[in-house]
Amino acid sequence: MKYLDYELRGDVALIGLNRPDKRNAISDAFIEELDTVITRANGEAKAGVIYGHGPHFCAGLDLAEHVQKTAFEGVHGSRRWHEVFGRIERGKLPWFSALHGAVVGGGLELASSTHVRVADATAFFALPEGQRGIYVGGGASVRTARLMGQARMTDLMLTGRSVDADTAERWNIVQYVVLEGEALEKAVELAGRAASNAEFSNYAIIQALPRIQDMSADDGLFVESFIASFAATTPEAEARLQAFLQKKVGKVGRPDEKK
Ligand code: 1HE
Repeated sequence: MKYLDYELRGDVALIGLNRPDKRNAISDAFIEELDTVITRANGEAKAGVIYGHGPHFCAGLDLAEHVQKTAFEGVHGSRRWHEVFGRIERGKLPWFSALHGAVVGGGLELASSTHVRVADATAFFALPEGQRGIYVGGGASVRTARLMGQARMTDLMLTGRSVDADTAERWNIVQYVVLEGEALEKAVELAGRAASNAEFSNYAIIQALPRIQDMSADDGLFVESFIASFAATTPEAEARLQAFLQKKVGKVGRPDEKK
């Protein structure tokens, strides 16, 4: 692979965006490689982490490539991003992103398709599409808007401003902020924890929870009952519940307890 690297660490797949000279800008070939490594991760991992090599997580769309496209090619290109990012968001595995430096445009869209985002103190977030004369095409209208809310996204896009990691946490763009250089380690640790959950529970969390948000409250509660019952009657749930009752596994820790 030219733009990405891949490693399986225990049960956790690590995808590194590895085009640092172009700030990990996302070209068509880059998207195809991402699709390939997601397939590989689906076959052998229980959780995954996406991170960036070099000084930034990702500078978004490869602008040099974009200027050469017709309008129709642009639509297909955007739909392909949706397809591949959709395999992250609504795929088989829980995905964590480790963010540092620029997380902008399509880079923020990629991060928004992961389930848990960890930023280090150097991370900054922006949607500079308005300044470039384009519009988001990698899912931000849906995913990023749901994270931060329409008003904040409109502000980011109209003004072109960047927000820092602490603001991103307040705005619900990221769930963790850690010290400079520690995002990858933290994301791998969190992914390792998710990998130790029952596979069906993880699948329900990433597949059912977002779908239920799109339903009426009444429908959502109805669907929840079926998923809860299905999960609870799997042999794995049975074994895990017994292990707890027989005091073979740990209790829920207090927030300040280190694992
Ligand atoms: C790029 C790109 C890119 C850098 N496409 N080549 N994204 C943007 O509008 C962000 C544009 N990039 C930047 O604002 C800055 O590059 C960064 C803040 C991300 C990083 O700054 P810095 O000083 O570390 O790097 P640099 O010197 O600006 O860039 C290094 C090289 O990467 C340089 O190429 P070089 O040949 O002159 O060395 C840059 O041209 C190149 N580079 N970013 C192509 N994005 C599906 S729709 C999604 C829509 C979007 O994502 S719009 C947002 C696009």
